[in-house]
Formats: sequence, C-alpha cells, structure tokens
Amino acid sequence: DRQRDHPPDDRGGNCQMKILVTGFTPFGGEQINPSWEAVRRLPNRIGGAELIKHEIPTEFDASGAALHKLLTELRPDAVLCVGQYGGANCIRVERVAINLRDARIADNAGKQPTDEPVVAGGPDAYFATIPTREIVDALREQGIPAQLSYSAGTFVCNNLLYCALHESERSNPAPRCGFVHVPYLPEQTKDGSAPSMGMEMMVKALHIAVEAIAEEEKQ
Ligand code: PCA
Repeated sequence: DRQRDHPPDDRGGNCQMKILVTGFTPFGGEQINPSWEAVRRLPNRIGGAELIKHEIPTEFDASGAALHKLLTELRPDAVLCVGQYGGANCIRVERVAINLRDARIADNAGKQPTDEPVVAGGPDAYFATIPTREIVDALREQGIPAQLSYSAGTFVCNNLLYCALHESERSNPAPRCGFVHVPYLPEQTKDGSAPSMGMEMMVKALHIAVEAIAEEEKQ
C-alpha cells in the first residue's frame, strides 16, 4: 500500500512515526555547534519516520523548557538529542544521564551551577531508551568510529538527556530518548590540537542512528 511515486523512505500518509531530533546552539566561544549543523542537514524522512528538527539553547533552564514544549506539542515517538563533545575522537552514544549539574564553564545564560540536581528529588540516573549498542554496531559496520559512552558529562547535554528521560517516564506512551555526542568539525580545530570528524561522516552517523531508532520503533 506504499505510494508508488514516493522514494523508498517516504511512505506517504501511512506513516505515523515522528522522531524529534535536536542539536544545540554554539557555546564556549565557538562560532558553530556541529550538533545542530549536522542535525539540520538530515533529510525530513528516514526509515519511514518523519523527522522534526530543532535547535535547543545551550542553557540549563531554557533547554529543559524547550524540550518540554516540544514533547507536549509534538508528542514524538522518539527523541534523539545531539551535542558537541569537544575533544571526542569518535561518535559517542550516551547510555546514562545523571541527576547532577556541575558546570566547568557558564552556559549561554551565564549560569554555572555546582553540585545541583537536574530535578530535585529525581532518581540519581536514567538509562537511555534508544538501542544504543545497535547504533554503535551499525556505525562501525558503516566505517564510522563510534563508542558506547557511560557519561554524558555534567553540563547542558547531560541535563537535557536527564530531562528527556524524566519526562518520558511520565508520559504514556513513553517516547524512546537518547543522546549522541559528536566531535568537533575540522574547521573548529584547524591547528589539529583536538580530534575532529568531517560533516559528511557526522550527518551519515546521525542518519544511521535515526534509522536504528525507527527500526526499533517498528518492532
Ligand atoms: N555540548 C555541551 C552542551 C551543548 C553541547 O553541544 C555538553 O556536552 O554538555
């Protein structure tokens, strides 16, 4: 019943699946954030799912609020948040979010919390609910260096994943939520003092991750 004149990824009106994919605004003196640069280059449909892409402010409070608004308005089936991990030498698929804000630098609103919870009284940690190992395996199979990561840090990225999982646990049906950290783009580290990954590979990595999430949703 797939419409004939649509490309294979486009199942016309039959597809209900919605995946929210977010990137972050630049922070820490950078001019760009590779996460949003890569997210915005993704196609609008992958593996039968509709992608909804949004740029999230690199701010502790505003990021959680922006996500809350998107989850409420869009009610996506799954959420994939993406952030920059300066110094990472590969794609890092995050498995855990912890209930801790402990910032080495101020966020874009000038906020620099130390030893604060993301959600007062919330559980210490949540596990990501996207198929993390499958994503890493699929990335490696396609020749893209990737690792499972057991810490998304204690800055805004960890904060956003924690908020997503905390909120998802309270909604029915609960959207799958996960987070992927990407390295710098080559233009951010021209002197070679930190590792980087080219845009084409980064976009392909996110494409593969979304595909794996869509596949899992169908089951
Ligand atoms: N990376 C930061 C916050 C925004 C981003 O892209 C982090 O890893 O927390």
